[in-house]
Amino acid sequence: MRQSNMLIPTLRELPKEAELPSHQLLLKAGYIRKLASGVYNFLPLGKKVLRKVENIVREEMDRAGAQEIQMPILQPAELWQTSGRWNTMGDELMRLKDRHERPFALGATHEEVVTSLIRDEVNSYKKLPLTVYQIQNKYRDEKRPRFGLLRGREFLMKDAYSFHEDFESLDETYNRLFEAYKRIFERCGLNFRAVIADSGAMGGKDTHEFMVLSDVGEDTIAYSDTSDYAANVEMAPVMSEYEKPNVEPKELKKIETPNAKTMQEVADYLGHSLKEGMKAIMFKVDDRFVMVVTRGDHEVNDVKVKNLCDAEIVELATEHETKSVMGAGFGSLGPINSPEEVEVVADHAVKYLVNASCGANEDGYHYTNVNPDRDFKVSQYADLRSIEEGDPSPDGQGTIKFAKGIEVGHVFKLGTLYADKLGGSFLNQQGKAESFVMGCYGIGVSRTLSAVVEQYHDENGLLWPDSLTPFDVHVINLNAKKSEQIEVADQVYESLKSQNFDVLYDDRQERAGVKFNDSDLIGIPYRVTIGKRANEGYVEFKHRKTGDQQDVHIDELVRFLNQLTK
Ligand code: 9G3
Repeated sequence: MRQSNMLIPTLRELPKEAELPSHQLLLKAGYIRKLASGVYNFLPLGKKVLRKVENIVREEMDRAGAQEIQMPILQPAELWQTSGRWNTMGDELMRLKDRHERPFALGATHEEVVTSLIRDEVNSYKKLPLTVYQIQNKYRDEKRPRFGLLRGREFLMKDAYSFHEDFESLDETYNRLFEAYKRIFERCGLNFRAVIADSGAMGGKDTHEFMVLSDVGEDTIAYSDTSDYAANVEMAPVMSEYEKPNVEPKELKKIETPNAKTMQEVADYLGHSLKEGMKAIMFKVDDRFVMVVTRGDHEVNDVKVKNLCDAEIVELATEHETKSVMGAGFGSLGPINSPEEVEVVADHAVKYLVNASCGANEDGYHYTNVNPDRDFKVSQYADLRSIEEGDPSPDGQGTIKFAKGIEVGHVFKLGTLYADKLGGSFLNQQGKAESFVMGCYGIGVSRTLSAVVEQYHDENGLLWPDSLTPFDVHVINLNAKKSEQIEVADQVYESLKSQNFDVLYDDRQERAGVKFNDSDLIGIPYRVTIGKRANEGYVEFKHRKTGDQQDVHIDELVRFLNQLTK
């Protein structure tokens, strides 16, 4: 393609509203342009790369036996009312009315649509298992769209749904698609981890997220430094062994701790470390109050609290609620003489404390020399704290390290949840009607493109892996005024095209500096420059990533490039 004809509006400056490299560079290099908050145009270069990501996803999904379909983005509200999500999904679900005032949702996801589709078309076990997928825009009215394509309100998603007679069949498909996801992200050149995740509102049991390691990621991954164990930090079980210090329990004392509010202030006032104190956090669990006690230096893990209480809703009690139930505020809570109606649970580490401190359930007062079992009882001890760096890896191999990750994929074992709600059933081998067992599998296609940029860029601009580059090679004619040089450059361009290279040919009337800056910014991995030695039949080849340059004779160029890219 001749660059003089191509819409590539590169910018001289970094756009100020963009903070992350991927957001900045995709704008600066003329790949995307914002239409509204979280809503983007893909310009020609951006669309070419987006299509390459899509095609990798499509190839691997087809190879895994999934069948591509296309479902409507316009979804009748009735479906969401039947599944109950019309009311539970708040403002994030974008809604509109048609000319007859009928309510619709803009597709945020397609569990309801796909279940209603397959319900009406498949009614025998003979047609199962079946996996369908689509690659289509999704709409979610994020409260704070930001970071360009990483968190948009309209974004391209591949969403797949599988239908099964039973969980054994679901496991087979889940594992096969899990492997397909690994191939997809490997082919995109990404450094990623598949992490054990929490199914959140989707219910079901197993679920994994595919996380691209990046400092700008919003999720924290706990991973083993020696095995491939990795989990969302909120999911990783804590396997730490504790031992009781062999000191004599002392007499319980209640002391005044004026103005000591935070754990640290109390610890400082009492002259001991955080880990010799206890933290008591009040949760509202469905419609009752639960006090969770952890060691002072540990973080309570609300996903673990939720799973322990097997609750629908778990949220922190407000200060007001706490005061009314406990008679004291956040900084003075403890398990000693807590009100009957408040269940007290504690993390395993608390059991091994001796002569610790805790709030006295009276503002401005704490207990010291507190000893579990002697001074307070808990309804149960459980793993209720978040794992920390240095903790033993739950798989028994190595120790845990933390990393930030960008979620680019998420796979779920849904079970019969949606089939039950929407009447999705089939006749089993005994002729009895049963609900479909389902799985669902998502990839953020436009988010993956941004995640690649986060891992592939340098101070000069984008730096695409060969699998995703918008063009195979960038041919630059340095002097578009000298006719013999134009002749050589045109000949190079035509000969590479004739060998099926996808070539971006910079034939513009621009200074060399502008051409080189734009080329570095656009990020095509290989560059052929036609310059001074053109009349000797030599062109300069440059490897964008390494900066290596060498002169190559025109007659050698095709063979040289074939070695590199094919
Ligand atoms: C909504 C809105 C936002 C949502 C959802 C529904 C996330 C929603 C979870 C999923 C589960 C899987 C199929 C592909 C893989 C992920 N945000 N989720 O269901 F109405 Cl506004 O999307 N769906």
